[in-house]
Amino acid sequence: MSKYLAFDNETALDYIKSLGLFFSEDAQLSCYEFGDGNLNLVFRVIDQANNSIILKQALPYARCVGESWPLTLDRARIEAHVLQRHGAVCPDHTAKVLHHDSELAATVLEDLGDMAILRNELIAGRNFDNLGYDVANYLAITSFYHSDFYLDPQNKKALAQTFTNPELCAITEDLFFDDPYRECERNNFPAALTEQVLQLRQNAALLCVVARLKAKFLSSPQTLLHGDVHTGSIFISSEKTKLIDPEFGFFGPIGFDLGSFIGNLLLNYCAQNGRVKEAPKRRDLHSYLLNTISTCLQQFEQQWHTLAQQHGRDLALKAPGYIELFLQEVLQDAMGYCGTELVRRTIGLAHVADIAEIEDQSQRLLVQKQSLQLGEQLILNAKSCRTTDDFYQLIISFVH
Ligand code: SR1
Ligand code: MG
Repeated sequence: MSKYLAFDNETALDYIKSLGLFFSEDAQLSCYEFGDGNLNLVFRVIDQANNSIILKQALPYARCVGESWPLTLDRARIEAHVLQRHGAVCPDHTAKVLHHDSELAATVLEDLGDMAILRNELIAGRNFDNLGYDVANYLAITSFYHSDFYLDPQNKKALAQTFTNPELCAITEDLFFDDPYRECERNNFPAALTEQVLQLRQNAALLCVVARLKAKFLSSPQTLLHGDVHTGSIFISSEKTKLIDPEFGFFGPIGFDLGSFIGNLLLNYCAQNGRVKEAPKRRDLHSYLLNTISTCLQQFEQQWHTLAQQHGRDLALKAPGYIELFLQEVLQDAMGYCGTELVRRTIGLAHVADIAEIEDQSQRLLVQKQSLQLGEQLILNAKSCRTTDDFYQLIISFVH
């Protein structure tokens, strides 16, 4: 019989005490739930000296929808194990797992409460110089060390099996590549956007690229992805950047995570047009976001290239010119996935607070029109780019 039971504040506290791992026996502990994500419970347990840990537990359904959307508890195992594997190669940018119990779908994590969620910071117009560089390093290091360039093929296949994540992948497959491009009751957009949405759905060239991106997502086990690199999955401070929440992790195309991240920066870019009235302030925020994207693209490519040259173990894959060719395709994929992130966050089920919380309805509509159009253009033009500068120029040409 399964021992799973969803925690409340009291039982979460009892569980942490019963582990006897984190606090002294006579510690005066308190506990509260503060999760605001789409799927899980998140508790903070804290002692009288302000030492704290986080207890995260998966519910057997998607929290944002309720029990009518059942969801596997196995996502907690996937999340803890992705964090452990990514943490082993990139500890600086991965939240630390302190304990995991697969039956309870519960994970104890370091408390990153001294840092802030990147999405909220960007919405508030705050900047972090380290962001593009740090995320690029996290993505390059974790993806390289789980790729065919580094792992022995048999180990990699065995590992890919343990990270098979069909239910969570199905959510991404539906929300990224299907729902927005057809009539579906999960979609969510204002009536005033209908004409633009219908045009998008009639664009045969665009649908063909989306099909290619979906096919690649379905069957290209290039690396162990985080699977959900939006700005709500990143804790940031002026000194540190840490990734959390890889429950959508699986072996998939390397460009997916990079594209999701850049997509979320661009969603914030569009949102600032509806949020910030003062032109100079808006210009500063825009140029910060574009610089961050440029740094991220360049550092990702450079870091990956260096790792592949210096630590790549598959000799055939080190044939002259192949690393460059491989990275070019990864970046083309990334730009395509970036476009699908913009589209699905504008007209699909799961929106971003950057845009959804713009109070003025007409401003919000203008922003939604821009993010949808930008997404469409990035999908259509990604394959025409060769260098990181081409990708950057492509973005600039549609945001200016
Ligand atoms: C029902 S889950 C909706 C979205 O939230 C997650 O963070 C993923 O981005 C997913 O697509
Ligand atoms: Mg999440």
